[in-house]
Amino acid sequence: MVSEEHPRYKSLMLRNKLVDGYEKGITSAHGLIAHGRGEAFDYLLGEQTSKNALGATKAACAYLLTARHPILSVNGNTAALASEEIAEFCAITDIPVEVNLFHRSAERIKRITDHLHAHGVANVLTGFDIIKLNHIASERAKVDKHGIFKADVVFAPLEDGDRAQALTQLGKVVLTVDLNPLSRTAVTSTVTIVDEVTRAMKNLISFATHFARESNQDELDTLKASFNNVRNLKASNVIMLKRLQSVML
Ligand code: PTJ
Repeated sequence: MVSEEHPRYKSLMLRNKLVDGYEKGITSAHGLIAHGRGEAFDYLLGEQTSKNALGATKAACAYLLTARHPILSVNGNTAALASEEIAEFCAITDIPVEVNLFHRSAERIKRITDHLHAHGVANVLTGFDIIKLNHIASERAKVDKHGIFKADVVFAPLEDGDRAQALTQLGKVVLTVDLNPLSRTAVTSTVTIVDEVTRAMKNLISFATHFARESNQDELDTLKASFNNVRNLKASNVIMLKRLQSVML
């Protein structure tokens, strides 16, 4: 048990969720290492959502709400950390989920699907109708015909660079959440939310709730058109640089 007063309470809770996910066969061992890399970047970002990340989240929401065939691609880390938020977001937007894994196995797909269902995610595609995409060297190339393959907008938090690049080359809009603004995923995606995935999902829920009440196509189109991912990533780098300068002895 960790007291809520502990200065690293939130971070320790996220670690617990991932370790739980690992023990349940949802998160891969590699996922634990990937989380550590994310934590290091989050530390440099001050472990809070920047104004810049909020702007990227709003733009991502605009893309998702105006898509013809949006899909949310979920892996073992995202499932362990953010299933509640995914369920809430999908209930508001009616966006389906596809389980798509780097370290793919039928058993993990089933465990993640069951975990998502148990948390209230209704529409989960688990890849019964598989197509293999070109130019992706990992198992992530295997996508569902009715999900990622058909989608015009793919929201893939904690993506790997290979697939983000391939999906963009296929003409899809790729939205991601990645604490590392230097990663190939961050650089090749259409919108990169440089934020921790549970914080980003909570903000996405707030934007989706707001837009569901006051849906305005012009506003959503303007948000998309005015977003610039290079500017967004540069701003994230500046946040880290300034923080480093401020804490340097
Ligand atoms: O479940 P699987 O088999 O699909 O595997 C998932 C992982 C995450 C292991 C796999 O996709 C992978 O190896 O990813 P990478 O290439 O390590 O990239 C993960 C990126 O997510 C890194 O840039 C991390 O900084 C970032 N990251 C890690 N934890 C978080 C995060 N970004 C946002 N929120 C986090 N909690």
